[in-house]
Amino acid sequence: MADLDDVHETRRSSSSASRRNFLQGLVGAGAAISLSSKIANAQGEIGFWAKDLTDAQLTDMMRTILRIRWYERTLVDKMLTDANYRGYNHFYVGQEAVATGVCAALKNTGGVMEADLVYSTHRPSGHAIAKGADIKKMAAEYDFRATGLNKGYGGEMHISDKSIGFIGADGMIGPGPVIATGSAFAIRARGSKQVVVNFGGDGTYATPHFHSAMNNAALLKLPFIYVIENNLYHQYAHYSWSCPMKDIAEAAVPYGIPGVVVDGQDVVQVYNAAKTAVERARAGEGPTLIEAKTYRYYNHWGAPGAKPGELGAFGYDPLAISSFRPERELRAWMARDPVDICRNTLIGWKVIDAAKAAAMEAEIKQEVLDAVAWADKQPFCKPEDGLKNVFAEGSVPARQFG
Ligand SMILES: Cc1ncc(C[n+]2csc(CCOP(=O)(O)OP(=O)(O)O)c2C)c(N)n1
Repeated sequence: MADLDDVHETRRSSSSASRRNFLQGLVGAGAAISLSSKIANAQGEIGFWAKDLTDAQLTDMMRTILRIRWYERTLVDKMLTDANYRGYNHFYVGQEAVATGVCAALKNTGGVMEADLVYSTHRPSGHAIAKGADIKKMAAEYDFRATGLNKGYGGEMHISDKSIGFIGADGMIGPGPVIATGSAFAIRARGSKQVVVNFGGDGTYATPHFHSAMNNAALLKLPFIYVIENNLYHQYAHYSWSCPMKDIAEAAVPYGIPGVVVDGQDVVQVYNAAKTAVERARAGEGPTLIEAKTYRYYNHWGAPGAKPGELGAFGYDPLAISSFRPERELRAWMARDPVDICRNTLIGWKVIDAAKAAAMEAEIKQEVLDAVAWADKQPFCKPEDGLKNVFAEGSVPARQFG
């Protein structure tokens, strides 16, 4: 993929002259930063924690990746074929190893006072499933059903499940890391050993919230991990339009915290980096920025360009101003599929064999089909439900400050 690696420079140099001049200044700054960069390679400096996992834990990772993959593929097909489906999703397919590797390094039980906390994005399925959310209730929520994970109030972009520390999706690009950092501050003040993870896309780099969160987390040594899922595009724009560096992890350098680049297609690499960051955060040593290089197989939202039963969206997206990414780029990333990489690793480590892997996939596919069939039978919310859970019941004592 050497030719695709150069895309950052190519796209930058093909832009207008004034933009080129502006960016050339920034490129200079980026180069200076990289000279002093302490970015670690996940294969090298940070060890191989995954080798210490039991076969059951490794198999669980594989199951999670498959569950995310088939949950999403099933909903892609539903969106394409079922006119009654009301969800309109941002698909995470292609990025499954990131959520899975990170959440495998976290404590995912005990509610908000004990579990590690995850703050997610507008693309939340993978994070929710990896944290342990019930896919039946998720599917019902995505279709705004009354028995959904959030009683049909949230839909995809506002799902949450406090019982597993999944604080929730967030449709706004930017504020997430600030809220998550505040949460990490509260945890430190309370003295618990929890860790807070914020997932964000490459699109969050250029927001002030990203830098404010990094700065405060570093200054206060908060138990905070920022996972940037760099899937190369924010909506329809390549990240070279908003970030002067090729590795967003370099943004960690001025804040004096570790910045780690990982292959986001390889769950083992992601897990190793996350585990190191979690150990550091729990020990009170402060935050880490992890950049996972990854790719999404579908368009920004919905399923334009996709065909039922086929993996990936290759067609033209009418919502984009132009066909925003080359098909060969998508195909090159699909050749390094996170499901295949995980399966091959586990077979290579003799944790499973090919027959067991195939059986596992068939079982999970059925589990997802059953979950979505269950969701389809759930009742819709009634108009009068709209005012439930909005106002406090009974009387609330007045409070005065100061
Ligand atoms: C404050 C704000 N501005 C704009 C948007 C519209 N918007 C939704 S997703 C998105 C791009 C997000 O890109 P990235 O963070 O890289 O995540 P990805 O979609 O690639 O997973 C934008 C601009 C928004 N949701 N919130």
